Amino acid sequence: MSEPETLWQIGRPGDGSKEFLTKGAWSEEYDYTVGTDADSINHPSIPGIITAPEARKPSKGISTDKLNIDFTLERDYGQGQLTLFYNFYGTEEVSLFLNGELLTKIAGVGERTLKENEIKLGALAAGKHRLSITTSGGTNGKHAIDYLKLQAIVPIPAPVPIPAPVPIPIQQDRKEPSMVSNIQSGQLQSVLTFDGQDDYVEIKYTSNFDLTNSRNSPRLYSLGM
Ligand SMILES: [Ca+2]
Repeated sequence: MSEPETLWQIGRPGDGSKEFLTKGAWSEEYDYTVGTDADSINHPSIPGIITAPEARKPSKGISTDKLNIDFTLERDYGQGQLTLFYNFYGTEEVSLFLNGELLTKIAGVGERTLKENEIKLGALAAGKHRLSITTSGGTNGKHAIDYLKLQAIVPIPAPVPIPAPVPIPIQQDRKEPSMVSNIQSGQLQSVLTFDGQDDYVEIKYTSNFDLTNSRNSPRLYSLGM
């Protein structure tokens, strides 16, 4: 497996939702595009409060009923390769939507109590996507964002096995029949010669091969005695 890669992060873990926008007013929907902030971790341009549609809206400060986060994936991701981290405070039930489809609902655990969540996403194609967050119920009818992050883990492809070297047959040079084989194919004849001065044996070889071929011509070998 490869190291997890953070594709984007909004806010930072801990420290409540202090890093988010505070000034402003309530809106029914708030659209945010990933990549437009200089520092989305420490100073995200997002309201940190999400309100329930049925609840009374805060009289002061920025908040919204529905937060839309638009982001672009540079490549395709398979099932489970993307993980959404979404931590929040509050007793409300949070609903997360991806491209308009309900992803999951998460119940909060208490006022000012952090609820940490890791949500595995299904396969997502390269291109534009929209994450939407709403809330409902709860004590105050609003919840506070701690931070969110989209993380990718893509397995490293298994290395392609290097094939074992295939022995290359050694091409034997074709050789002409050697003299030995010629001799074996021929006829050896020994002639004893006594001339009173030097006694020697004359060995005469006669080839069976075509005598017009010079290499197969009769050869004469002599051994002194
Ligand atoms: Ca935080």
